[in-house]
Amino acid sequence: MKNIVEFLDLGLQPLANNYLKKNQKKIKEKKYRLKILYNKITKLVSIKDTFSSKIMFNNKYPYRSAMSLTMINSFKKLSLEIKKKYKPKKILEIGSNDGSFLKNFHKKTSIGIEPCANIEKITKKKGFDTYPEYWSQKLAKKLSKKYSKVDLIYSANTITHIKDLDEVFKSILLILDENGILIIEDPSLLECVKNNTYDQFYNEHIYVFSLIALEKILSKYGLIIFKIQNLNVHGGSTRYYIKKKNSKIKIEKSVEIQKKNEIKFGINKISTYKSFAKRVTKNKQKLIKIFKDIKSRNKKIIGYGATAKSTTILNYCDIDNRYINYFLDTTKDKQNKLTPGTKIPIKKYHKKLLENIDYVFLGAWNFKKEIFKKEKIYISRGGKFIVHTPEPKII
Ligand code: JHZ
Repeated sequence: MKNIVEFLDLGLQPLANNYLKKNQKKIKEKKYRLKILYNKITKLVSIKDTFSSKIMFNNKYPYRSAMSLTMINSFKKLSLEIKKKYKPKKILEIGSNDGSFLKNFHKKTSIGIEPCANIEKITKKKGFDTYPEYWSQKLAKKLSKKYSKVDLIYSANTITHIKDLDEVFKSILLILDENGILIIEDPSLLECVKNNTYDQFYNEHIYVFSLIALEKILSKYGLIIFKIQNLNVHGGSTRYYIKKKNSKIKIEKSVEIQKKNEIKFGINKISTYKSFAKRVTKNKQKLIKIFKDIKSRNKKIIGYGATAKSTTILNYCDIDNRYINYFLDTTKDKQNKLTPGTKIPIKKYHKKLLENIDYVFLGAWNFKKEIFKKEKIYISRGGKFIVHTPEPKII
């Protein structure tokens, strides 16, 4: 395995979305060592130790896309573009979560796949055809028998969560029409390394894709990227538009531009990852110092947005409720629970809970714009935010 280089060790970590009940404060959670790998041949960046989908994505999964206006708007914008440009007759979404994307389409022409049954139910209740199953060849065969082929498949923040990419793409080939389009969207490796957002790494993010690595994977299945869109969502994501090799769709310039940008930045060089790791270690010390300085002045800090990403930061930097009194979150299934590993209480979001607070650690830093707009009163009375990217600072 000389080609695989371990370039970053983010320490012992719990499962990122495993919120504990209040009476579990004393339990010793199972932890794993979060190490990040770079494959010199395939250029793929991945985490080392992985967990089965059944452990990570079950009927207690808390994450809901609809918790952010930014995501709702992003899905709406994409759906308008899809309807106008591609006019699909049948759409399939892999990882449809709470239906925030599908709701922009007609119920009769859309299918959702969501293995977390507690969330899948939400979309089903709205009248959509949804399946509480993991994406697989078996399921793709079953669906193509029932619906025949689909002409558009969309998947946001899901493909990178599935270890067996071979199974993912073989299943897609089984149901995607010859002239169909596959659109996938995930956090961008380029943005992650540029902005030192090491919290894009946690157990659910098995891979963080670059165009260069994804293109190589797709080529094994006769799939070709024909268009790229870079998005601000989730701290910088890339949306890849993909076609089958016999499809007549033209390859757009955006693909070449993205590749040039990645190569210019050195996404295909191990030295890039080694310097990234050095910056991450420095930023850890800087963040700890910020928290210690604030506490030494007896000021109160709370967290805003108990994200999966913040699980990585808090556990890596050993920031627990010696520093953060509580987190605020709008997600029902996270409220009145404790953050994984660091056991910080999570309270139901209410503006009032920001009164008398001096500092807010922004767990949901990826929604900074949306949150700053919402918290004008806190900001105008001098309230400060702590962020960790591109480097730890108070704003
Ligand atoms: P958010 C999850 O990651 C897990 P997380 C998953 N692995 C993934 O890839 C991404 O989503 C897509 C709250 N919030 O989106 C809601 C407020 O309280 O950054 C959420 O709990 N108030 C599938 O968890 C959290 O913050 C607000 O105003 O890192 C945001 O989580 C807003 C905007 C959000 O994803």
